[in-house]
Amino acid sequence: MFTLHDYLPSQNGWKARVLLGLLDIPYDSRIVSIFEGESHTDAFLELNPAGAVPVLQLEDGSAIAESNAILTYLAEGTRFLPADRYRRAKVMQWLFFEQYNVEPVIGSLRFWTLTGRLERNQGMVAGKREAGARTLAALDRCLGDTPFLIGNDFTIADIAVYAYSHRAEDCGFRLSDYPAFLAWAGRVRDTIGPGYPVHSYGIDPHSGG
Ligand SMILES: N[C@@H](CCC(=O)N[C@@H](CS)C(=O)NCC(=O)O)C(=O)O
Repeated sequence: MFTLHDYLPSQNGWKARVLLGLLDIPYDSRIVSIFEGESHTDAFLELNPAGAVPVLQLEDGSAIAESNAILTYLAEGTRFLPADRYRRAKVMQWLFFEQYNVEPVIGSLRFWTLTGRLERNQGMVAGKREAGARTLAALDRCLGDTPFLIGNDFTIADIAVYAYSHRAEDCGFRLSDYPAFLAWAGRVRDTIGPGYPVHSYGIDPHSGG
């Protein structure tokens, strides 16, 4: 059985949880207390030298880090990752976009906001806000004429991009300014279903949230 090394408030972990669930893949969940340093022990750094969750550990003990690499591994051969070369490259386009324009921008701002870290990161906040607005505008532009990021089919690109972007109001963005984005987020939410809650940082007394 797979093991998912996870931290419940992490939306990167959420991506993996969603796809494992949609694919009906049973797995063990191992919760890593990241604010107590559990992702920086020697044992954990063997799994992921970057010291971060999520990590998917396979039956033979080998490990895959980076949420979007985990999605790609799990989705291989399923309806969530097209085999066609062009469409597959388009999925990759959005996975890379997410790692540059969504997670370290909206994800970071949201993390700082919800865990009381805005003040100490003050020097970066204005830049992230501008970048986040550009990200949402880019998504809104793209999603005006397509139901999902890659046409009619829901793929891992939608899971990855949705994870942090749909929570952008947690850090002060107004999603009603982005109607096509909002309509897409509704379609993604309905496709994923109700079984994958977003966990508050408040469940972890060590998070500061
Ligand atoms: N790009 C990575 C980011 C992983 C990441 O930053 N994980 C956070 C939780 S959301 C973490 O484990 N942080 C602990 C640390 O960096 O010490 C991914 O997409 O998986």
